[in-house]
Amino acid sequence: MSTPPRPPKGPIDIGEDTPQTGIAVKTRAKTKKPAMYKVLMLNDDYTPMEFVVHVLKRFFGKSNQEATRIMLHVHQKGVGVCGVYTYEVAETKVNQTMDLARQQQHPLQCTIEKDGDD
Ligand code: TYC
Repeated sequence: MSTPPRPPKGPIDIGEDTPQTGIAVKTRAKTKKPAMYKVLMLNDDYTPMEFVVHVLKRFFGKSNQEATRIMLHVHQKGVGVCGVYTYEVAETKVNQTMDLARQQQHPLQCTIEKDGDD
């Protein structure tokens, strides 16, 4: 009486001739960085410089020096980045800025733009 064939020792052939069954699993890092969005501030001829600096300090957490730098950049170039945030945070900061500007009858405008490098 002969013994049944043993399973092969060593590496199992998973080449094209050995169809695999089961669930296809693609390995991926468990955590994924959220998409990030830039809050852009636009220049206009009427909003006072001090108001823009105030907004950058109050809603965007900037120092007086950084707020002044961003305000002057927007004043000279027409547009500038106030910060980069997740969508909901960016939206909140835009709303806070535009609400206060509206209350004080300044035409200051902010927009959200998807950040390129993420
Ligand atoms: N250009 C405005 C002025 O001369 C100042 C200003 C700066 C307005 C930045 C808006 O986003 C702005 N009073």
